[in-house]
Amino acid sequence: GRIYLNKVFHMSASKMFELLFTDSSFIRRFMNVRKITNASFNSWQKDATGNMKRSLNYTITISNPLIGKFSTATENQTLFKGSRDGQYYHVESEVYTHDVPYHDYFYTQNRYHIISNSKRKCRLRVHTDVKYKKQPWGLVKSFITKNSWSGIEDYFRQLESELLEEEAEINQGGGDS
Ligand code: YK8
Repeated sequence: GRIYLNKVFHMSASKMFELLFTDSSFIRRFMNVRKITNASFNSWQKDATGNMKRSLNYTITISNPLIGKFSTATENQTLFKGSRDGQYYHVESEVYTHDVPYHDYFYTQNRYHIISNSKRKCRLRVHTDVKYKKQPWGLVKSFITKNSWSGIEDYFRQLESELLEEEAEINQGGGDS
């Protein structure tokens, strides 16, 4: 896999969790910017093993001319029970794009770690893997991988810059922060 984001932000870990993993106005705005539409969020629910789970459905807009312009997608998120509110959050998300070519071959796994550094600082690290449900022909596999990485890289680059803007807003006039 690859690490697309690994950065300390001047906000608390719980604030970062709230921005990314609740139905926040930040994530709503970010989805708008990314032209992710028809988003529906289910709320976090505890499963039998003690982890928390929720799922999201949305439609993504694709800029790649080789592929259709839109695809529906499902994102299943797990908040692991080892997470400690305000201290440490580990969320694993699996993203399935239903309407792209070869969609039945692959999905994307994103692992988010939010680690508190201090009261007003946290580190956000995102590790991504393209996973295969069945093995495609070699050329197809490299095609999928290449197209996935470029889309994912773009997404997290923009997420980082939007988070930096949010950080500035949170801290403006914040005095000693
Ligand atoms: C989530 C990974 C692959 C997919 C896309 C598929 C191309 C298919 C290649 C064919 C369009 C929000 C991506 C980028 C769509 C967007 C997904 C997002 C950014 C020709 C073989 C959606 C994070 C996320 C994970 C995976 C991304 C898809 O929160 O290239």
